[in-house]
Amino acid sequence: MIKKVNMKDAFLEKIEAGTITIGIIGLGYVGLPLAEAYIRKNTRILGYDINQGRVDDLMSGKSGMKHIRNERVQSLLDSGLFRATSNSEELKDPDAILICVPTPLDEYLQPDLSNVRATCQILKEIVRPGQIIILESTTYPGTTTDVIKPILEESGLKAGVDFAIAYSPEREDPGNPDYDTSSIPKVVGANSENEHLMAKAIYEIIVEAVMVSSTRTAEATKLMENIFRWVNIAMVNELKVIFEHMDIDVWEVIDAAKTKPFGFMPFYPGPGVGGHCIRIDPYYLTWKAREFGVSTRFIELAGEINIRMPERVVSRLLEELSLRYQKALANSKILLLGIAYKKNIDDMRESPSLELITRLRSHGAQVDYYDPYVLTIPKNSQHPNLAGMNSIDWDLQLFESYDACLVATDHTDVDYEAIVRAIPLMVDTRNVSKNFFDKYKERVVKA
Ligand code: SAJ
Repeated sequence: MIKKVNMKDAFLEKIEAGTITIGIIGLGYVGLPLAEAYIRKNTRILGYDINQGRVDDLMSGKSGMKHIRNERVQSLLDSGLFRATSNSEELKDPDAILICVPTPLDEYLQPDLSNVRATCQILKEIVRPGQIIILESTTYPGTTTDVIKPILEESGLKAGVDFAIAYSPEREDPGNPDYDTSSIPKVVGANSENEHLMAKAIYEIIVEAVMVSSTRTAEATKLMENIFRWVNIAMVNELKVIFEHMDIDVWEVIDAAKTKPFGFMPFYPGPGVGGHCIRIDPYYLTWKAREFGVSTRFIELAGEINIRMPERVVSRLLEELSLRYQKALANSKILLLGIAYKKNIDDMRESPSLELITRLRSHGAQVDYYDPYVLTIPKNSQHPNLAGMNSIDWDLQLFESYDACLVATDHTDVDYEAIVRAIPLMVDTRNVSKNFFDKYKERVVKA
């Protein structure tokens, strides 16, 4: 009688033997660093992307992302352990499949799982006994069990018995010099003993795995991490407005508060919240919470505050231009400094800067921008009419032709003091003027 080896034992034996292979679906800012971390541990990776162009780029050593140099992709290829494909048939080979596809919001600020669902439709055709399939994309609690599991079981195989599923949120922070995929502990959730052991084993090849009791717990963990940022950013944005009325510099207050060695974490006001994580994730929870009839007023209030920041900043510019120079925004020339959603990166997804341009133009201002990291505004769904707009060059003489500038992103290597000498009004939403504010206080407004 041949003893039926259960899927967990067979899987763990392959891990032990170092013969495990992994498929990574979605080769973007999450999938590619993940592939790199596994290849550093001599694990064979099959990268899958629906976009053949993306596959061709990768197979010719091009990353397509500014924060990942092409040399890093070339070394993946040189290892002989990495291949990218757009042929989904090949996904039946890997023992583990990690799904790293975007989970955006739709136009009603509701979760858009279309990429996840489309991926599961592909996987249900190829899923085989013994595989583990793990979602990494940020999503609401219940996605793995209520969306992924049913689609994969249309294959006729049973999750937890024939194949395994688990959830482990990505924690990539593009461009972060201090942490990379292998040094950021990975939260991992599964719903049975075998699936826990398989998921833990696959991640421990590259990183410390933090096991939690279920996929829902792991899904909730990621949302808590990013909602924590969302509400704290809203808090400082509100405090900024309050302290402005009291003629108190909120930046000085935060710098003083952060000297408290415990129980405080600094967040800073800004012109709004951009990015494809913090700006999006809270709405995955508020949407799901409605199903349970529980209030999410605190999270939604934070959203109201954060979403209104661009409007507040433009009103402040309008007031100062009028009070100090008796100028209206209409027909004035405004230079927006910074399109990227945060400093020192070229990513402008969901950046509040696009709304700032649109609002300034609606007041009749002529708006240009300068951002050494974003030379052209790419196609985007929020402000499609701005696609193709180019950054002006660094030219102090040209800067003198502007009535005001608005600092929206605080890139480290931009000389803001040189700019304030050229442009008579600087509205500074990022405290870039902290070292020259007193010297030019008649020209600088913190907003
Ligand atoms: N922001 C503020 N004030 C702050 C912090 C951020 O206005 O105090 C704004 C930023 O300007 C930006 C937006 O919020 O427009 C988001 O900023 P972020 O620093 O949260 O950067 P993200 O969106 O790249 O968040 C990522 C997250 N990583 C993942 O979700 C995997 C987050 O968990 C990280 O903590 C964060 O990077 C980070 O620390 O840089």
